[in-house]
Amino acid sequence: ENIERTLVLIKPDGVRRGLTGEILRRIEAKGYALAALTLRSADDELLAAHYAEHEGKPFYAPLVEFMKSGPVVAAVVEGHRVIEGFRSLAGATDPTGALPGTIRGDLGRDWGLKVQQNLVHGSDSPESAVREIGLWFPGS
Ligand code: DAT
Ligand code: MG
Repeated sequence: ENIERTLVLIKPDGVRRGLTGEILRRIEAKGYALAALTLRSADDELLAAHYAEHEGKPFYAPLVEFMKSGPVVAAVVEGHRVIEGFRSLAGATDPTGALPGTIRGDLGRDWGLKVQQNLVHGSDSPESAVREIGLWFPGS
């Protein structure tokens, strides 16, 4: 009945600001389940694969540098239509435009910062979810 898995990342800004618990709380409060959870530092190889679709874009290099600036929480989150549902919880990419009630809308900052510092990543399709879960949780 449409139980999916998605890859969620709490980016270095979220971990640094102590928002890991708050973000996981929102995921669990929605009724989604944590199927895997880890804290790790990402290297160039992992990030190049993860963000392959953005290679060549002007924000690619700063995005990768930012993602290496501290540890990241990676989670496999499971639930009914969770791929779409987590992106809805996360809100729009730009924290300024993200609606209140969303993770990025309530907690995201962009004053003096960059759009890339938007707290979370969520897979955008079933194909992306399978690919990204394989990258962050090899052997899962
Ligand atoms: P999302 O994370 O909402 O799926 P995306 O896949 O289009 O967004 O982009 C990946 C990340 O790259 C995003 O979380 C933040 C950064 N980014 C996207 N567009 C950007 C832009 N115009 N300027 C700076 N960073 C950007
Ligand atoms: Mg994306």
